[in-house]
Amino acid sequence: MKLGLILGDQLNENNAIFDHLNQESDVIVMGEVLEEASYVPHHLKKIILIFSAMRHRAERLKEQGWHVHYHSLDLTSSIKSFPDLLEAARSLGDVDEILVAHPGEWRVLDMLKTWSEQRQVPLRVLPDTRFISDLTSFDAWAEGKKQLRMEFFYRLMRQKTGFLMVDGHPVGGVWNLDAENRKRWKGDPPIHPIKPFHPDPITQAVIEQVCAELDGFGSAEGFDYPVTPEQAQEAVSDFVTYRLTAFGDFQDALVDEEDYLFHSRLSAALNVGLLDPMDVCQQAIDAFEAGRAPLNAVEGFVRQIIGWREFIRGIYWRFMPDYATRNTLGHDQPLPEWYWTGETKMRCLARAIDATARNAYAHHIQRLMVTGNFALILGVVPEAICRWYLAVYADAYDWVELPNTLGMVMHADGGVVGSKPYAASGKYIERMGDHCKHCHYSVKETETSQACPFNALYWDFLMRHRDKFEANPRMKMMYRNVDRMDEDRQQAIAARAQWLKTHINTL
Ligand code: FAD
Ligand code: DLZ
Repeated sequence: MKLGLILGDQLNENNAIFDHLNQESDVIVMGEVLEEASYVPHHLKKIILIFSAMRHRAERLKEQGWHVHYHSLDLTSSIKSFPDLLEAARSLGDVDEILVAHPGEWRVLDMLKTWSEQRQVPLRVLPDTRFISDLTSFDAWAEGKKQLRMEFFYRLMRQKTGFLMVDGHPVGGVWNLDAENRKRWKGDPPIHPIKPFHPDPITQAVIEQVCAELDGFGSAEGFDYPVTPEQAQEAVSDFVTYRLTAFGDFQDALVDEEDYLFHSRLSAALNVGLLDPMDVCQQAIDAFEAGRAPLNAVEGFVRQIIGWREFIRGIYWRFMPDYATRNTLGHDQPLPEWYWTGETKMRCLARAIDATARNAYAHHIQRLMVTGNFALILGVVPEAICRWYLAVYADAYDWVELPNTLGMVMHADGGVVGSKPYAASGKYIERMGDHCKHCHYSVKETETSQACPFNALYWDFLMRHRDKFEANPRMKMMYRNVDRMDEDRQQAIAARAQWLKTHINTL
């Protein structure tokens, strides 16, 4: 008999294990296990989403006639980890082989392989069909390149998928319309709210159990994520109908009172396999072709999925496991305590963390330019900020969180993901939104006690790391601005930055 192991984020109907299993003789194994639910303080909504989607998937498989060995969370049980789960499943019969789709985390792959070797039970790891590109193709593309840039990988993916292509050329004549996607949102067009999915009895039972038995970050209240493929499809239609049109224009905007703006909130469903990335992109492209959405929106959205999502995953598997411990900039500051509470007078950070705690979600610009940028210019230890991102978002798994945080945000990978750090002062946040109007600090000031902390930390970051970045052509202008300051000003900024670091938990 074979066991088919389905991990909590592998709920896709085309999971490769089904090509190799026999419905009569083989058994599907799924388990809610304490170790996975607690190795970081996951947001309660993330745990609820995973457990509920797993339970729905198990029910569906049973209806289809599969034998499913499902272990629900049970704190009194001796099954606390994936190895415990497999050990228990072995008692179901003579197990010849265990099949699993490639896990999304190096830690889990290593754990399963180690168990299989120790127990002498063959383990077959199959391709992960939640992605468009396989890892061998990514490696073939990456091999021999001095620099890996998303833009070139994206162009290859456009050709491979045929998305937004005509006669071998990009529709509209350019590959990337990002330059059009940086508008500030001033209230028009109105933002259509995210479609909520109210908990059914399965989800309700999960909510009650998770709240009673597990600890985690954030609030379970108002859980409204899609937990089945059908609901996830409704979420896609909702996005394509009501928000895609303005997605491009306001992709980089920050708005004090808006949690989602025109973003899709599809990442959590994509990452557990409730949605197929090709299908999601196709629906956006259909809207473009029918004249219901402009090219800058659709190209921008498709790029995020076939470009960034696939590129990030390729980077993860190419550079793990040593990638996780990189700290090229030698950063050593602890994560401010208020990342866990949102209790800071800096309005942009307070709003981003508050949204995160309520929704297990913050949009990309909050993650990159607010919580991420602040951790970068403060010089937080990469491991500490990575752990935070992995815990607090419903869509967070190591394969996607790590290269985004350690690479894109912290530049701790030495430039594998990005050619320059996304360091920015308060001026950027002021330009992109309205947080600064509501802030305790003054974005116009730098060295004073009232000054926006982003400002001194930004200049201090540039001055501290001059040797690494001043020759970078994309940062020349930043260093010209540093050089315009006289020595007294530079010293005052360094002193203010030092004061901010020593008083960080009071800001
Ligand atoms: P939209 O803005 O609507 O974008 C559409 C889709 O594109 C997303 O659903 C997502 O699947 C994909 N996408 C966009 N950008 C990226 C990217 N940089 N990497 C991978 N996929 C991308 N995304 C995660 O899915 N999980 C994470 O743990 C995660 N951690 C991040 C940490 C940091 C520090 C940063 C800067 C970004 C992170 N992202 C992560 C990427 C991105 O912020 C989220 O995918 C996005 O905010 C999810 O919201 P959305 O579905 O509304 O996205
Ligand atoms: C994130 C997570 C959580 C919270 N709980 C479970 C679980 O109980 N069972 C499970 O199969 N997976 C869970 N996951 C996802 C894993 O931590 C991990 O990210 C995936 O197994 C990687 O493919």
